[in-house]
Amino acid sequence: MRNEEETARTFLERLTSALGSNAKQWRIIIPVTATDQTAAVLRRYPVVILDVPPGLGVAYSVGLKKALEYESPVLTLDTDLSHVPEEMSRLLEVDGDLVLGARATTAAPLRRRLISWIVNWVLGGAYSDYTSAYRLYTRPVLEDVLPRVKSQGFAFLPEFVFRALHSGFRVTEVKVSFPSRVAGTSKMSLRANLTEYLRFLVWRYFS
Ligand SMILES: Nc1nc2c(ncn2[C@@H]2O[C@H](COP(=O)(O)OP(=O)(O)OP(=O)(O)O)[C@@H](O)[C@H]2O)c(=O)[nH]1
Ligand SMILES: [Mg+2]
Repeated sequence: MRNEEETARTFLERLTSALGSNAKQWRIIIPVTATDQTAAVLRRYPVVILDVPPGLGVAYSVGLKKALEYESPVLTLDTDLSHVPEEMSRLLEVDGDLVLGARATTAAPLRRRLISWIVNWVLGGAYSDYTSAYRLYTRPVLEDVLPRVKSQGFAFLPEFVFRALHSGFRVTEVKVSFPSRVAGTSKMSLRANLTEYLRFLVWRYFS
């Protein structure tokens, strides 16, 4: 969660209630990179807050490693309400070592649609959304793949899927909706992430 003070409260309320009807026990782990009031809002809730430096991949590496201290599976989702917490049962109900929530097409910014399109096209195969973060990770895939993922930015997401498939894990995909963020600003900068996407694509073809 990076500077999401406008949505943090609603997100947590909706997540907690969706978890209540879907899982017996759960723990909410939030890697936070913030210069706004996000952490202050989160401290009012029973959540594990991890202070992390900038980078979506950094946040996922630290957060998923922490999650391995508890029971698996591990459900991940964006915190700007673009991933609908009430749809988590769609991911929880299917089999697979890694379950991807494939997003419905929306009026997302062109740069993001372009990146997703290129990454999905390059990776090809049976899946339609390698860059979605709405996922269910099981312990075996986390233990095997997580220590090997190098991307520190948004390329963490497709790199993880690619490595999981390469190692023979069973990846499944279910459809989820994808409403646009209601408040706050995008943390997805093409400039900050381009090098990693390119490095990942070069690595995918030549290693
Ligand atoms: N801790 C942490 N979280 C991050 C970082 N970058 C992004 N996030 C979170 O990751 C999720 C996805 O980032 P977004 O900014 O929504 O990216 P996006 O969905 O491509 O962009 P929008 O269309 O504007 O929503 C959000 O919940 C962010 O708060 C980061 O550097 N650190
Ligand atoms: Mg978003």
